[in-house]
Amino acid sequence: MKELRIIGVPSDLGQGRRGVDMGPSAIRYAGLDTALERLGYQVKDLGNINVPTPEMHEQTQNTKLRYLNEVKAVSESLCGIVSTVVSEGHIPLVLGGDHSIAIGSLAGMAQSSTNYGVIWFDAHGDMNTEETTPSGNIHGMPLAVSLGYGHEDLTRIGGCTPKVKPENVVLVGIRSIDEDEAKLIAKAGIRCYTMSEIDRRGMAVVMEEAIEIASNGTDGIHLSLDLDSLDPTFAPGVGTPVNGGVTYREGHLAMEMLSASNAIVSVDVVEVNPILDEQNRTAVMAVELIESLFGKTVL
Ligand code: NNH
Ligand code: MN
Ligand code: MN
Ligand code: MN
Repeated sequence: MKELRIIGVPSDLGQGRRGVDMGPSAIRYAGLDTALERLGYQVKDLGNINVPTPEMHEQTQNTKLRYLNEVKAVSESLCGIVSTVVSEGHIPLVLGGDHSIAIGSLAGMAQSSTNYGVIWFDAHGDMNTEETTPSGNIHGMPLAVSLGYGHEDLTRIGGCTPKVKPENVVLVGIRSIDEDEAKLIAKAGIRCYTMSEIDRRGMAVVMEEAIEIASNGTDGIHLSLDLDSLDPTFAPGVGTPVNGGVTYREGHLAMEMLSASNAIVSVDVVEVNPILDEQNRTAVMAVELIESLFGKTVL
């Protein structure tokens, strides 16, 4: 059986609200490793990678992108660790931190020999670039970067670009897209399942299609799970909550279907912010979703 490797990335550099750097601790505190061991996995926690705090560094000049140099450095270290874990035959489970960390995960996956697709579970598209970003926050850009759009310091991490083929990329749970971001989603040609499509067609049909798209011609699927994909009722501890999200059961159904597909090769779990949370509920939700993703069933 494949083994899991937990990698913490305590970064809040990709967005404006403090506290998401404590996400890895909150998720560990919610019982991640014992939950996975109960499911029969061998789990090794590799600890946290070194991330500068915002106070340590000057804002990068000559760019709208906040903490560009620091995000680049963090992405490069994560890239190295993820590619090592995958080449050793294990599954990286990367705990954010904000979603900018996915730049490093996907770069690491692209360096390994695995040909993979991506399911991006999020309220947002994360398809902004320096030109389209309303905030300058890099956590709104990691999918664009991985598809080869955006600042070269980021798209070049790990060597090759793009990190994944657009025909194997799917967005699920989407309900907040910036105007010019929508244009890039259309131009890139990635499939985007909005909440209204999930309402109309149901999560089961959507996930069947999403798994087919992400696994078609690939060796597996990378799941990038932004906890703000869920409705804030179930995951209040996130920096940019958006109403009308994925329900508790829709979230679990999606994870259960991914588990049944046997296609998961790597995972990010991001945007858990314990300062904004209510008694660690969002981290507990994250652990429960990970359990379903790794095979927890009722019977
Ligand atoms: N689209 C906005 C931006 O780029 C918000 C992104 N926020 C996220 N993404 N949490 O998942 O700034
Ligand atoms: Mn243990
Ligand atoms: Mn995101
Ligand atoms: Mn989001």
